[in-house]
Amino acid sequence: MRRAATRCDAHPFAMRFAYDVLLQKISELNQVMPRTPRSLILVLGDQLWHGLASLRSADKKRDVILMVEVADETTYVRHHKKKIAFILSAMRHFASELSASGWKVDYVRLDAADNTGSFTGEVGRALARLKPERIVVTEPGEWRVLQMFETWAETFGLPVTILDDDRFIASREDFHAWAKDRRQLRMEFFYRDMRRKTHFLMDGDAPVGGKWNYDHDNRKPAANDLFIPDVARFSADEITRDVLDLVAQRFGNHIGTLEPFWFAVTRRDALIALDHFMTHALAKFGDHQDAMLTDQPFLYHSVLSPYINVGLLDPREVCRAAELAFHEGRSPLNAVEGFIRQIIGWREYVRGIYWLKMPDYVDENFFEADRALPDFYWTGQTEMACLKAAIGQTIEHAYAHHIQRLMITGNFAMLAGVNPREVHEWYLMVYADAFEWVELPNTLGMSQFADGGLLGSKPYAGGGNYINKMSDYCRGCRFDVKQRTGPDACPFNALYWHFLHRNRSKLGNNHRLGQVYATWDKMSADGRDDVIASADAFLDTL
Ligand code: FAD
Ligand code: DLZ
Ligand code: SF4
Repeated sequence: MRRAATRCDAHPFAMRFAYDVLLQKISELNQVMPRTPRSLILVLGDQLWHGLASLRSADKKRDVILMVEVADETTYVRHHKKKIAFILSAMRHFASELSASGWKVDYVRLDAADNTGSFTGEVGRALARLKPERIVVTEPGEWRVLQMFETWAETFGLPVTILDDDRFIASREDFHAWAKDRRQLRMEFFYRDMRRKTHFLMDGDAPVGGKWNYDHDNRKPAANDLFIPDVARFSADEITRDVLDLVAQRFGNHIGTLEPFWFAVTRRDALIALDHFMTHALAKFGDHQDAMLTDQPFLYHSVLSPYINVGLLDPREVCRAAELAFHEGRSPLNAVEGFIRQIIGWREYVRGIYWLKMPDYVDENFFEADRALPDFYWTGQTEMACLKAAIGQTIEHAYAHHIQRLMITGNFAMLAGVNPREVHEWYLMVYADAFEWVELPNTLGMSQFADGGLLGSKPYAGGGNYINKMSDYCRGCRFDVKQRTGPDACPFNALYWHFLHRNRSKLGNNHRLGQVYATWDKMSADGRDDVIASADAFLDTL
């Protein structure tokens, strides 16, 4: 049962704004530094952080901030309507905060008459308008955009300074140094280094509680009860309403529903969302991290990834808030360690992998999978209750939690042999938090095993049993999770064996799958034939 939506538009958090004031002071100090060339500072839609490296380097009196809404970014993949609205509204709010604090901001709207539709075109027009002496940017989150930036010095005949994005704890160089000469890039070891570096949950040189990782405590299913908190929801102000109209009019044929729109689009509201999570959900985050319920899209997850990824929240402050909840006895260690691990461990690690492996990474296809993405990924119209729920909530909220992405939509695509590039583009489109640096390694590496095992020692493949254990989906499904073959059998069951059988030449030597292949080999030849025929019949329907 769902509780009424929580409205959280009130009470500012004065303490936390003190941090913003500090950043403001740093940028004011820059005004008394020796004269640097007058700069054009391009701030991207996922760089909405007042302490951004390029803003810290800038001089409020002389430099101009450029922010541009451009068609290329909204359509290079056809992003979910809510994702576009979230980013454009957050950009507009950020620009007005910058102006209010004294910056000169040149803001180009998507519907501006001469908008060229690209970063390069808009920087070119701004250079003609503003005549700066150099261009300054913070490194972008995507290879494609970095390549673009690197052409600008030549195209425009001006110096271009690309600064490290120090919102991340590990720089690209740090990760390269860590990865160099290692045979295996295990997240767990990287994570321990990040714990030592940040001192989160450390007791001197040792982890608080004596263990680095409490994941084995974090695999409980959840019961659908009254006490599951709703996500923090915010009402749309005038700026957001304008953006919603624009998106409805211009991107009506993109996936997703626009209303209800409840994302935070300002730092102030993102801080409220952070506090809401810390107060209502973190304590149970660990226990039910892998659970799935049909009517509870958010469960005890934070839904903070869109805010962290665009810069409304800083990953360190999010971890500090969680650590405080532990020290004040409000949340247990398994929850807090698990949460912090996702941020300073997984989030930093996948970014490192992205920059280490691009540009070839996006083309990897270990299983040579070539099936088209099934149509129901766009509509949610399928009789498989698990996929219907995960895709349905994705269409509605531009959100699904990790296990839904990994073990429902991702697992199904891998078992069915969908081309990983199509899977990657779908994830990049549909989630409000999706930017290539984080989406690609998670999708192509972790969920599709398309890199042959860089991120995981075996594919995250599962049959109906796993889904049944961790969710309530199967209870409402027209398929029978206990049956392996036949028209009423849960399709995941036969697909699981079909996947292992058809990829045996690639997975047969994987020691973690030895037991699984032994089970397959123990089945009678007729039994195996039935499974393969059943999976083939199902695949023909896709
Ligand atoms: P919570 O469960 O509350 O976790 C807390 C925070 O930890 C998140 O906000 C996020 O910042 C971080 N985090 C957790 N897991 C990961 C992870 N594997 N990688 C990076 N950060 C993590 N995350 C994205 O931010 N953008 C993506 O485009 C994205 N694509 C994904 C695609 C697939 C196929 C899979 C399996 C995972 C993907 N993830 C992605 C990781 C993860 O699913 C989301 O970060 C998480 O679901 C966001 O919801 P939340 O804020 O409620 O997270
Ligand atoms: C995702 C996105 C969208 C939809 N629109 C814009 C935009 O109009 N202007 C902008 O600066 N950024 C946008 N973004 C985010 C960029 O795509 C993102 O900065 C790059 O992919 C690098 O991570
Ligand atoms: Fe999904 Fe199979 Fe369960 Fe249906 S029975 S919800 S298809 S796992």
